[in-house]
Amino acid sequence: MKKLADIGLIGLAVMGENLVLNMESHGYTVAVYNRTVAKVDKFVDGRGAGKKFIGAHSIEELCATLERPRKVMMLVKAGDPVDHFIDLVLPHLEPGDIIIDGGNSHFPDTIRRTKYVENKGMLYIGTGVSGGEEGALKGPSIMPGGSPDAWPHVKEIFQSIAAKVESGEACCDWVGEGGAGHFVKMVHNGIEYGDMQIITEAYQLMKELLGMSNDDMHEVFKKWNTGFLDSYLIEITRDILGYKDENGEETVDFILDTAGQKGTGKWTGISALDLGIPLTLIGESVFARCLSAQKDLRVKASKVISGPQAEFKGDKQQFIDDLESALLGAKIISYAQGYNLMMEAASEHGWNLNYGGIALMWRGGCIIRSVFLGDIKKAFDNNPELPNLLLDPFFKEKVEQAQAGWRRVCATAVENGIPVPAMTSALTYFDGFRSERLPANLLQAQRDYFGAHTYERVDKPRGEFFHTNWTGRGGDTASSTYNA
Ligand code: NBP
Repeated sequence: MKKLADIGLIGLAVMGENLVLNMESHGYTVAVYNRTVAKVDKFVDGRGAGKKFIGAHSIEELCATLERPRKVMMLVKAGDPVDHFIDLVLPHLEPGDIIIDGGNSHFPDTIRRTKYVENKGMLYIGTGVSGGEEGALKGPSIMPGGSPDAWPHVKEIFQSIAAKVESGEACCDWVGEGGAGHFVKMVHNGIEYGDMQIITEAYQLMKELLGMSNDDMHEVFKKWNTGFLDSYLIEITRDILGYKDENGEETVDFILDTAGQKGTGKWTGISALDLGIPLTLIGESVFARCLSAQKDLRVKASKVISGPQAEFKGDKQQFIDDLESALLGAKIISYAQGYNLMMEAASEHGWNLNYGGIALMWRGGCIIRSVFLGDIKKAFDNNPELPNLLLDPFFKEKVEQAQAGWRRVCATAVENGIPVPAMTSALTYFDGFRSERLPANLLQAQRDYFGAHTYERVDKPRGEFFHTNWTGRGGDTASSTYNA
């Protein structure tokens, strides 16, 4: 065994254990430490037995076993524990050493921590790691940001343990300064919420409107997984619908219909509101989880409020094909909106994001991995300045092809009283996005009427503001103009 370790890890839980096993299997020596120190020996003598691990029983010991520049990675519960460990580690580091947070930290915390650690002379990386337990062990998607000078020192380790696409490229590259890595991971999680929501909407329509069995739906997802929708989430949905327990019961039918969430979808929605970006599909996906969690209230309402009786009269196979189009159309909108958010954040925070590179990072290893992301990479390779995915010729054509079926699905769902918030909000966004003129002229008139907020005119240059005394009773004083 080498005398010094290539990297140190704090946090031997699900992610930490599997990630260090992955590093070790790629030839690295890893020093490990955990708050509950007993877990160190348990790991080194258990899953880590006979491997290149150095068990450390204190932070001081951990730092003393590391090659320089020291690299200390934390995979601990997001929030205060990260700040706590930064302060414990810093006194044992030297200028140029690197602290890495691989947890699901909120990007403003990472911006703050990068500045804090840099001010002490050390370097900081905040990185998203996606793929759960299996990904951590076999190859996750890794999205690092923070101090650019730190990247050359961790690049080889990170890229060797990351998932690889067919061409051999690693699903890991430098994202950008400060909180860029955690921001991109946050948007990844938001997109994950959206992909999951549209799949559940297709499931509900097949189940309640078409009256399909889980086995029938399993077959549909199996087929979809061979086409443009080929992705990890379609694949696991196929498997969940085909799963039967030891008594032959279909487990999915016994699961309570209240969705949990840990907050990254909500953060994505809040960030979109803060930046003024119409991230409608992800927003609806977060709210759909909130509504599902109001189970008791929904049960009460279901007893007293009536709606249409769902009844399907059309061609069933045609409707299943339309559902595939609806999933495709909505998914394209979701990614277009997610990229729109990243572009705005990049401009706000001064990040130089590589949008094709981000698609490549998400192409393998992570929960939203899909064939589709390869096409997004191509779109940004063809035009790195692409302002919106819907303006890429390939995606424009795909979404135009999908829209007829997608519209039929939304109309049928609405007529039959089956909720499809993500599919319909995406379609509405699409119609708004392709509209040269929206009814905001009337809205501006209303604002000017009650609050003298002023408006611009179609027959005058942009930037000139007008106020009308609509009632003849108001004065001529206009309110100051601002954009929220
Ligand atoms: P957890 O999020 O459950 O964190 C466990 C680790 O945090 C243990 O080392 C634990 O020490 C330490 N810890 C806790 Br809990 N509270 C602490 C405190 N107050 N002070 C110091 N240390 C504390 O582990 P995980 O599921 O492996 O996730 C690690 C990070 O990776 C999290 O940020 C998570 O959001 C993120 N992540 C998780 C997944 C996943 O699939 N699980 C996927 C992607 C990202 P102890 O052993 O002494 O209790």
